[in-house]
Amino acid sequence: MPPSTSSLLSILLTLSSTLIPDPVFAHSHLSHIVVNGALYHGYDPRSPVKNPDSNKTYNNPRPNHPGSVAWSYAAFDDGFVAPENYSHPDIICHIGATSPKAHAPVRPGDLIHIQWNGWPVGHVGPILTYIAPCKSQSGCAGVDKTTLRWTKIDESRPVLEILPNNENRWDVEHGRAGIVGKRWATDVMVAANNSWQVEVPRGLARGAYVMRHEIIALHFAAKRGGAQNYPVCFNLWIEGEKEGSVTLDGYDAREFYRDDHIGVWVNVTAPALASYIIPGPTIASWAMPVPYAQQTSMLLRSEGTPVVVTRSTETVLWTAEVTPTPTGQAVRHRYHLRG
Ligand SMILES: [Cu+2]
Repeated sequence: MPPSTSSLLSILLTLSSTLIPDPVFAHSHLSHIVVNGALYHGYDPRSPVKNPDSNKTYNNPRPNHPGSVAWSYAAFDDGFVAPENYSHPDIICHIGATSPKAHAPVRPGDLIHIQWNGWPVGHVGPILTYIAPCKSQSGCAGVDKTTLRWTKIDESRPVLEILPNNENRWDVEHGRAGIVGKRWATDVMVAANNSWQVEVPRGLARGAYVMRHEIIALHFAAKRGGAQNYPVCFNLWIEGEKEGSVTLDGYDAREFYRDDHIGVWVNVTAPALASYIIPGPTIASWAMPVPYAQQTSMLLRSEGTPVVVTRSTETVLWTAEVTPTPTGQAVRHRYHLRG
C-alpha cells in the first residue's frame, strides 16, 4: 500500500525532529482521534497562527476547533509538562487546560485510534491512558478538572523490550526507532504512524467521561526533573449500561507521579537498562489494553459528529456554531488546511 500524504508528512516531521536534539523545541500534540472511521479533531496549540482569511496573526491561546472533543490548553507550542508540575493542575490535561462542550459518542469495546501529530523517535518512553467520569448535568463541559478521579486503563506494557542482536540498528540509523537494541512503546507508536489504539472499557455506566492519554518522554530523564509529560484529554460519551459492572479507581492526577520515581528519573541510554518500571497508579484489573501486535496505522477518515450532554443522561448532536474571531470572521474552515 502506498504511504499516504499524512504518513509521509509524519515521517518528515520525525526525521526533522531527530535533527534537532534540544529540549526547547517541543514536540507534539493530539492531531485527532478516530472511532469507527469517524474523525474528531484534536487541539493544536502552536503559535503564531495566521488566519488565511485575513492574513493576520492570532495571539495565543489559539481557539479550539469548533465542535472539538479535545481539551484546549494554553501552551504556546507542542511542549510538555515538567516533573516540577506533577502536583500542579497543569499535569491533569496540559497547561491551563479547559474542557470543550462536545463529546465523541462511543460504545463499550470500540477502538479509539489516537493520532499524534508526529513524534521524535528519540523521545522514548511509556504511553499511558486514564479515564474519569464527569458527573455533571452537562457531562464534561465546564468540569472542574481538579475534581476528576482517574482510572488507569492502559500503560503500553512492557514499555521496554530488549532486542536480540541489536536487530533494530537499521531502524535507528534511519530514524525509525529510538535506541539500538531496545524497543520502547514509543517505537511501536511511531511505526503505527504516530498513533495508538485504546479500547473503550466494557462495563462502565453510561455517561460522560474524559480520556487522558499521555506520553512520558524520557530522553532527558537521566537528570532528575528532566522527564517530559505530554498529556492530552478528550471527552467521550459512552453508551454503557445504566449501572456499571466495573469498579472505577479514584486517583487524582496530581498524585500520579513523583520526580524521583524510577520510571521518571531514569537513564534510558544506559546499556544495562533491561527493564522499565511504569510510573503512576496500578492499571485496572479489568482493563483490556490493545497489544503491540495490534497497533496499526489508521487511514480511513470521515468527519464525526460529536454530541453535547443534556441533563447528564441524554445527549443531542452537536451543531455547528459560528465562533467569532477578533476580526469578526468565522473560523469554521480554518483548520481543514492540513491533513
Ligand atoms: Cu521534545
